[in-house]
Amino acid sequence: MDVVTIGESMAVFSPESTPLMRYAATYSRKFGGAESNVAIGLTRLGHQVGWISKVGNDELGKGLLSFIRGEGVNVDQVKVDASAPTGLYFKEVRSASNVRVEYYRKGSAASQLTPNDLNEDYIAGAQFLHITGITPALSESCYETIMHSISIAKENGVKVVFDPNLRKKLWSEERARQVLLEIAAKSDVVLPGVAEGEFMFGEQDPEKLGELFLNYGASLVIIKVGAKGAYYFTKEEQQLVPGFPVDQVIDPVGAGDGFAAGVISGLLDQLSLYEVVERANAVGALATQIPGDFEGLPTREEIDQFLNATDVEDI
Ligand code: KDG
Repeated sequence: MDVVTIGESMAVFSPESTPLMRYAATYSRKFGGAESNVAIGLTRLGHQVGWISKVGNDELGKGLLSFIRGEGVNVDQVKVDASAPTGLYFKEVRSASNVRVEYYRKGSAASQLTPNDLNEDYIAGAQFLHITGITPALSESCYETIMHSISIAKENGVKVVFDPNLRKKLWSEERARQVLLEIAAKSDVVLPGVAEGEFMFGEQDPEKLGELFLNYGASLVIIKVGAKGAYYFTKEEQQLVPGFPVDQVIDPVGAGDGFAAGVISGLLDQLSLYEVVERANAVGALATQIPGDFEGLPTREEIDQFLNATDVEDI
Protein backbone atom coordinates (compact mmCIF):
# COMPACT_ATOMS: atom_id res chain seq x y z
CA MET A 1 0.00 0.00 0.00
CA ASP A 2 1.25 3.52 -0.75
CA VAL A 3 -1.13 5.19 1.67
CA VAL A 4 -3.37 4.10 4.53
CA THR A 5 -6.12 6.33 5.91
CA ILE A 6 -8.59 5.96 8.80
CA GLY A 7 -12.03 7.49 9.19
CA GLU A 8 -15.77 7.45 8.81
CA SER A 9 -17.72 7.42 5.57
CA MET A 10 -21.38 8.19 5.50
CA ALA A 11 -24.36 8.19 3.21
CA VAL A 12 -24.82 11.80 2.04
CA PHE A 13 -28.30 13.11 1.28
CA SER A 14 -28.63 16.27 -0.83
CA PRO A 15 -31.90 18.03 -1.65
CA GLU A 16 -33.01 17.55 -5.23
CA SER A 17 -36.33 19.25 -5.76
CA THR A 18 -35.16 22.57 -4.22
CA PRO A 19 -31.70 23.47 -2.85
CA LEU A 20 -33.08 23.81 0.68
CA MET A 21 -33.26 20.82 3.02
CA ARG A 22 -36.25 22.31 4.78
CA TYR A 23 -38.46 22.22 1.70
CA ALA A 24 -36.99 19.38 -0.30
CA ALA A 25 -39.26 16.41 -0.84
CA THR A 26 -36.68 14.36 -2.70
CA TYR A 27 -33.02 13.82 -1.97
CA SER A 28 -30.18 12.22 -3.86
CA ARG A 29 -28.14 9.66 -1.96
CA LYS A 30 -24.40 9.69 -2.45
CA PHE A 31 -21.48 8.74 -0.22
CA GLY A 32 -18.79 10.83 1.43
CA GLY A 33 -16.23 11.00 4.19
CA ALA A 34 -13.03 13.01 4.20
CA GLU A 35 -10.66 10.05 4.47
CA SER A 36 -12.38 7.86 1.88
CA ASN A 37 -12.58 10.93 -0.40
CA VAL A 38 -8.79 11.18 -0.15
CA ALA A 39 -8.47 7.43 -0.71
CA ILE A 40 -10.61 7.63 -3.86
CA GLY A 41 -8.68 10.70 -5.07
CA LEU A 42 -5.38 8.87 -4.67
CA THR A 43 -6.69 5.71 -6.31
CA ARG A 44 -7.85 7.72 -9.33
CA LEU A 45 -4.32 9.13 -9.55
CA GLY A 46 -2.95 5.60 -9.73
CA HIS A 47 -1.84 4.92 -6.16
CA GLN A 48 -2.54 1.92 -3.90
CA VAL A 49 -4.63 2.98 -0.92
CA GLY A 50 -6.10 1.20 2.09
CA TRP A 51 -8.96 2.61 4.14
CA ILE A 52 -9.57 1.56 7.76
CA SER A 53 -13.10 2.01 9.08
CA LYS A 54 -16.29 0.46 10.40
CA VAL A 55 -19.72 0.39 8.85
CA GLY A 56 -23.01 -0.88 10.24
CA ASN A 57 -24.53 -4.19 9.20
CA ASP A 58 -27.16 -2.28 7.22
CA GLU A 59 -28.01 -1.46 3.62
CA LEU A 60 -26.28 1.94 3.57
CA GLY A 61 -23.13 0.38 5.02
CA LYS A 62 -23.17 -2.40 2.46
CA GLY A 63 -23.75 0.06 -0.38
CA LEU A 64 -21.01 2.37 0.85
CA LEU A 65 -18.51 -0.42 1.26
CA SER A 66 -19.09 -1.90 -2.17
CA PHE A 67 -18.96 1.56 -3.73
CA ILE A 68 -15.60 2.43 -2.17
CA ARG A 69 -14.26 -1.02 -3.02
CA GLY A 70 -15.47 -0.43 -6.57
CA GLU A 71 -13.37 2.74 -6.75
CA GLY A 72 -10.32 0.54 -6.24
CA VAL A 73 -9.64 1.32 -2.58
CA ASN A 74 -8.49 -1.63 -0.46
CA VAL A 75 -11.18 -2.27 2.19
CA ASP A 76 -9.67 -5.37 3.82
CA GLN A 77 -9.46 -3.49 7.13
CA VAL A 78 -13.04 -2.20 7.13
CA LYS A 79 -15.10 -4.03 9.74
CA VAL A 80 -18.83 -4.51 9.86
CA ASP A 81 -20.18 -3.67 13.30
CA ALA A 82 -23.65 -5.11 13.84
CA SER A 83 -24.15 -3.14 17.07
CA ALA A 84 -24.33 0.33 15.49
CA PRO A 85 -25.64 1.97 12.29
CA THR A 86 -23.72 3.48 9.41
CA GLY A 87 -23.62 7.26 9.86
CA LEU A 88 -25.30 9.65 7.48
CA TYR A 89 -25.46 13.34 6.84
CA PHE A 90 -27.51 15.88 4.94
CA LYS A 91 -25.80 18.53 2.86
CA GLU A 92 -27.26 21.75 1.50
CA VAL A 93 -25.13 23.78 -0.92
CA ARG A 94 -26.71 27.25 -1.16
CA SER A 95 -23.60 28.79 -2.69
CA ALA A 96 -19.86 28.25 -2.72
CA SER A 97 -19.52 29.93 0.65
CA ASN A 98 -22.80 28.83 2.20
CA VAL A 99 -22.93 25.10 2.82
CA ARG A 100 -24.91 23.57 5.67
CA VAL A 101 -24.52 20.05 6.98
CA GLU A 102 -26.59 18.13 9.47
CA TYR A 103 -24.99 15.01 10.87
CA TYR A 104 -26.69 11.82 12.02
CA ARG A 105 -23.55 10.03 13.10
CA LYS A 106 -23.47 10.04 16.91
CA GLY A 107 -22.90 6.47 18.06
CA SER A 108 -22.33 5.32 14.48
CA ALA A 109 -20.41 2.16 13.66
CA ALA A 110 -17.29 4.15 12.72
CA SER A 111 -17.39 5.99 16.04
CA GLN A 112 -16.89 2.57 17.70
CA LEU A 113 -13.38 2.16 16.23
CA THR A 114 -10.85 1.22 18.90
CA PRO A 115 -7.06 0.77 18.86
CA ASN A 116 -7.69 -3.00 18.72
CA ASP A 117 -9.14 -2.55 15.24
CA LEU A 118 -5.73 -1.51 13.91
CA ASN A 119 -3.60 -4.08 12.13
CA GLU A 120 -0.04 -2.94 12.75
CA ASP A 121 1.40 -4.59 9.61
CA TYR A 122 -1.19 -2.93 7.40
CA ILE A 123 -0.11 0.55 8.56
CA ALA A 124 3.59 -0.33 8.80
CA GLY A 125 3.65 -1.38 5.14
CA ALA A 126 2.51 2.02 3.84
CA GLN A 127 4.62 5.00 2.88
CA PHE A 128 2.12 7.51 4.26
CA LEU A 129 -0.56 7.45 6.95
CA HIS A 130 -3.24 10.06 6.22
CA ILE A 131 -5.34 11.27 9.14
CA THR A 132 -7.77 14.10 9.70
CA GLY A 133 -9.10 15.98 12.70
CA ILE A 134 -12.53 14.48 12.07
CA THR A 135 -11.86 10.94 13.30
CA PRO A 136 -10.57 11.90 16.79
CA ALA A 137 -13.68 14.08 17.20
CA LEU A 138 -16.04 11.11 16.81
CA SER A 139 -15.47 9.46 20.20
CA GLU A 140 -12.82 8.89 22.85
CA SER A 141 -12.04 5.46 21.38
CA CYS A 142 -11.61 7.06 17.92
CA TYR A 143 -9.22 9.58 19.44
CA GLU A 144 -7.23 6.71 20.99
CA THR A 145 -7.30 4.85 17.68
CA ILE A 146 -5.81 7.81 15.84
CA MET A 147 -3.10 8.34 18.46
CA HIS A 148 -2.24 4.63 18.31
CA SER A 149 -2.10 4.71 14.50
CA ILE A 150 0.36 7.60 14.70
CA SER A 151 2.56 5.63 17.14
CA ILE A 152 2.55 2.64 14.77
CA ALA A 153 3.47 4.91 11.86
CA LYS A 154 6.28 6.57 13.77
CA GLU A 155 7.74 3.25 14.95
CA ASN A 156 7.80 1.99 11.37
CA GLY A 157 9.06 5.04 9.47
CA VAL A 158 5.66 5.76 7.88
CA LYS A 159 5.18 9.50 7.26
CA VAL A 160 2.11 11.03 8.90
CA VAL A 161 0.09 13.49 6.80
CA PHE A 162 -2.41 15.48 8.85
CA ASP A 163 -5.29 17.57 7.56
CA PRO A 164 -6.94 19.30 10.56
CA ASN A 165 -10.39 19.33 8.87
CA LEU A 166 -11.87 21.28 11.76
CA ARG A 167 -15.53 20.30 12.32
CA LYS A 168 -16.89 22.50 15.09
CA LYS A 169 -20.19 20.61 15.14
CA LEU A 170 -18.44 17.49 16.40
CA TRP A 171 -16.67 18.70 19.54
CA SER A 172 -15.98 21.64 21.82
CA GLU A 173 -13.56 24.27 20.55
CA GLU A 174 -11.32 23.74 23.55
CA ARG A 175 -11.00 19.99 23.00
CA ALA A 176 -10.65 20.45 19.24
CA ARG A 177 -7.77 22.93 19.65
CA GLN A 178 -6.00 20.69 22.17
CA VAL A 179 -6.22 17.54 20.02
CA LEU A 180 -5.45 19.22 16.69
CA LEU A 181 -2.29 20.71 18.23
CA GLU A 182 -1.36 17.38 19.77
CA ILE A 183 -1.62 15.63 16.39
CA ALA A 184 0.13 18.46 14.51
CA ALA A 185 3.10 18.06 16.87
CA LYS A 186 3.43 14.40 15.84
CA SER A 187 2.89 14.83 12.09
CA ASP A 188 5.44 15.08 9.30
CA VAL A 189 3.21 16.96 6.86
CA VAL A 190 0.37 19.26 7.92
CA LEU A 191 -2.23 20.72 5.58
CA PRO A 192 -4.26 23.39 7.38
CA GLY A 193 -6.47 26.01 5.81
CA VAL A 194 -5.53 29.48 6.99
CA ALA A 195 -8.71 29.64 9.15
CA GLU A 196 -7.76 26.33 10.80
CA GLY A 197 -4.26 27.69 11.47
CA GLU A 198 -5.83 30.74 13.07
CA PHE A 199 -8.09 28.52 15.17
CA MET A 200 -5.10 26.50 16.36
CA PHE A 201 -2.54 29.26 16.92
CA GLY A 202 -4.53 32.54 16.99
CA GLU A 203 -2.48 33.82 14.04
CA GLN A 204 -3.75 34.55 10.54
CA ASP A 205 -0.60 35.54 8.67
CA PRO A 206 0.27 32.45 6.56
CA GLU A 207 4.02 33.10 6.85
CA LYS A 208 3.90 33.27 10.65
CA LEU A 209 1.64 30.22 10.71
CA GLY A 210 4.10 28.31 8.54
CA GLU A 211 6.86 29.03 11.04
CA LEU A 212 4.64 28.09 14.00
CA PHE A 213 3.72 24.71 12.49
CA LEU A 214 7.35 23.99 11.57
CA ASN A 215 8.51 24.82 15.08
CA TYR A 216 5.75 22.58 16.38
CA GLY A 217 7.23 19.54 14.66
CA ALA A 218 6.20 19.17 11.00
CA SER A 219 8.88 19.09 8.32
CA LEU A 220 6.50 20.23 5.56
CA VAL A 221 3.63 22.64 6.11
CA ILE A 222 1.21 23.58 3.35
CA ILE A 223 -1.25 26.34 4.17
CA LYS A 224 -4.29 26.67 1.92
CA VAL A 225 -5.42 30.22 1.19
CA GLY A 226 -8.57 29.47 -0.81
CA ALA A 227 -8.71 30.45 -4.47
CA LYS A 228 -5.34 32.21 -4.11
CA GLY A 229 -3.65 28.81 -3.81
CA ALA A 230 -1.38 27.54 -1.05
CA TYR A 231 1.95 28.34 0.60
CA TYR A 232 4.45 25.63 1.34
CA PHE A 233 7.04 25.88 4.07
CA THR A 234 10.03 23.79 5.04
CA LYS A 235 12.99 24.87 7.17
CA GLU A 236 14.82 25.70 3.91
CA GLU A 237 12.21 27.19 1.59
CA GLN A 238 8.80 28.74 1.32
CA GLN A 239 6.65 29.82 -1.59
CA LEU A 240 3.10 30.68 -2.62
CA VAL A 241 1.83 28.44 -5.41
CA PRO A 242 -1.11 30.21 -7.12
CA GLY A 243 -4.43 28.40 -7.40
CA PHE A 244 -6.31 27.70 -10.63
CA PRO A 245 -9.23 29.99 -11.40
CA VAL A 246 -12.56 28.22 -11.92
CA ASP A 247 -15.61 29.82 -13.54
CA GLN A 248 -17.93 28.75 -10.78
CA VAL A 249 -17.68 26.58 -7.70
CA ILE A 250 -20.47 24.00 -7.99
CA ASP A 251 -19.78 22.16 -4.71
CA PRO A 252 -16.87 23.12 -2.43
CA VAL A 253 -17.24 20.07 -0.14
CA GLY A 254 -14.32 17.72 -0.69
CA ALA A 255 -11.99 20.29 -2.27
CA GLY A 256 -9.65 20.03 0.73
CA ASP A 257 -9.64 16.25 0.41
CA GLY A 258 -8.77 16.61 -3.26
CA PHE A 259 -5.96 18.93 -2.21
CA ALA A 260 -4.67 16.36 0.30
CA ALA A 261 -4.82 13.62 -2.35
CA GLY A 262 -2.86 15.87 -4.73
CA VAL A 263 -0.18 16.55 -2.09
CA ILE A 264 0.29 12.89 -1.19
CA SER A 265 0.26 11.87 -4.87
CA GLY A 266 2.93 14.48 -5.67
CA LEU A 267 5.08 13.35 -2.75
CA LEU A 268 4.76 9.70 -3.83
CA ASP A 269 5.81 10.72 -7.35
CA GLN A 270 8.74 12.66 -5.85
CA LEU A 271 7.80 15.91 -7.57
CA SER A 272 9.39 19.19 -6.52
CA LEU A 273 7.49 20.90 -3.71
CA TYR A 274 6.22 23.52 -6.15
CA GLU A 275 4.81 20.78 -8.39
CA VAL A 276 3.36 18.93 -5.40
CA VAL A 277 1.34 22.00 -4.41
CA GLU A 278 0.46 22.76 -8.03
CA ARG A 279 -0.99 19.25 -8.40
CA ALA A 280 -2.86 19.68 -5.11
CA ASN A 281 -4.31 23.03 -6.23
CA ALA A 282 -5.41 21.46 -9.51
CA VAL A 283 -7.09 18.45 -7.88
CA GLY A 284 -8.78 20.77 -5.36
CA ALA A 285 -10.05 23.06 -8.13
CA LEU A 286 -11.42 20.17 -10.21
CA ALA A 287 -13.14 18.69 -7.16
CA THR A 288 -15.34 21.82 -6.92
CA GLN A 289 -16.68 21.43 -10.45
CA ILE A 290 -19.03 18.50 -9.91
CA PRO A 291 -21.69 18.02 -7.21
CA GLY A 292 -20.70 15.40 -4.63
CA ASP A 293 -17.93 15.00 -2.07
CA PHE A 294 -15.54 13.11 -4.37
CA GLU A 295 -17.22 12.75 -7.76
CA GLY A 296 -15.16 15.58 -9.29
CA LEU A 297 -11.79 14.11 -8.27
CA PRO A 298 -9.76 13.64 -11.45
CA THR A 299 -8.03 10.60 -12.86
CA ARG A 300 -4.33 10.75 -13.68
CA GLU A 301 -5.17 11.42 -17.32
CA GLU A 302 -7.58 14.24 -16.45
CA ILE A 303 -5.13 15.96 -14.13
CA ASP A 304 -2.33 15.75 -16.71
CA GLN A 305 -4.63 17.24 -19.35
CA PHE A 306 -5.73 20.00 -16.99
CA LEU A 307 -2.16 20.90 -16.00
CA ASN A 308 -0.90 20.81 -19.58
CA ALA A 309 -3.80 22.95 -20.78
CA THR A 310 -3.21 25.52 -18.10
CA ASP A 311 0.51 25.66 -18.97
CA VAL A 312 -0.42 26.98 -22.40
CA GLU A 313 -0.96 30.70 -22.53
CA ASP A 314 -3.87 32.07 -24.59
CA ILE A 315 -5.81 28.77 -24.77
O1 KDG B 1 -14.14 17.04 3.49
C1 KDG B 1 -15.40 16.58 3.07
C2 KDG B 1 -16.05 15.87 4.20
O2 KDG B 1 -16.33 16.81 5.17
C3 KDG B 1 -17.33 15.19 3.83
O3 KDG B 1 -17.13 14.23 2.81
C4 KDG B 1 -18.02 14.54 4.99
O4 KDG B 1 -16.32 13.51 6.27
C5 KDG B 1 -17.21 14.31 6.21
C6 KDG B 1 -17.46 15.12 7.40
O5 KDG B 1 -17.12 14.65 8.47
O6 KDG B 1 -17.98 16.22 7.30
